[in-house]
Amino acid sequence: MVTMSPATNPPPAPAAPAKPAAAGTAHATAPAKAPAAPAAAQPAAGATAVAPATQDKKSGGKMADMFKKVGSSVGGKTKGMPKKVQMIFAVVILLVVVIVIGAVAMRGGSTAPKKPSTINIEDLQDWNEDISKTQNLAETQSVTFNIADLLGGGTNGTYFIKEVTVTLTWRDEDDVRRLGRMRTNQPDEFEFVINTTINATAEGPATMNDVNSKAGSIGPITMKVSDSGYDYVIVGNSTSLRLPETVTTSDVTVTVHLINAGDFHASGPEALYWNDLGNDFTVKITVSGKMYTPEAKTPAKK
Ligand SMILES: [Ca+2]
Ligand SMILES: [Ca+2]
Repeated sequence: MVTMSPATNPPPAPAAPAKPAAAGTAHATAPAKAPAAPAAAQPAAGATAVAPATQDKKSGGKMADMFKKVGSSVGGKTKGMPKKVQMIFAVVILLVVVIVIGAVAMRGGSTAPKKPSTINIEDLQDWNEDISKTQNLAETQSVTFNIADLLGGGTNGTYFIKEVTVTLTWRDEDDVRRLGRMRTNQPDEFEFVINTTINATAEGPATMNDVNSKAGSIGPITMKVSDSGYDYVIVGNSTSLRLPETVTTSDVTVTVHLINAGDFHASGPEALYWNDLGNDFTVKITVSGKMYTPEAKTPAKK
């Protein structure tokens, strides 16, 4: 303490009579004692800092007494009311908060998007879509098409499928001449099934193509969703729709099976024959029902 230079260490000042009990008194006291003290000066030593602190306590006590006096003089016969008033005040504030919250909640409820009433499917626009797929199947193999995938997952709208109609066509390869003899391409045999995960299905029966024209076809065969007890299978987003109980979700698939590919045979005895490995086919799938789009949910009836 003794060696401290006044230049770098300003005189200990009670400039920050830290947290006095009564601020008013503290402010009054501090400048009086050390008016030139820099604001940043910390009480360097306990000794100098203690004095004002003690004074503050004293003056704080005086302030408290003053408040008490004021309280009693103002109160008079209402002595002890401040607590009751405080309680009443608290209850009133609580009520106001509850009322405000309630009002906000009610307003929020009324501005929230209303859940639509149950959609009337029959009022929706009729819809049907033709999908055609051509590909090759090896003998005994099968391939499955998922209708929802073929419809793009319903990205263009929400589909209510009522029926799926399938026609399968193919043409077997032409006869060939081998080793000086005509080898007749024996018929290929296809079948298909339209399936759902509800109780609705339809089968395209096993059928062979014509041995002369080579043309083969099965169908049209129709799967009706109503066989399941439901009216429609929905494909696409339906989260914003309230649906009737006659609508359900289900996989709808078409599986094409090449049962057998008849080989190339000569008429009469033969030492050799040529294998038919498989065949191309074209499946035409017509999906029909209703379609919902947010823009045109209530189209003009024709
Ligand atoms: Ca064949
Ligand atoms: Ca074939």
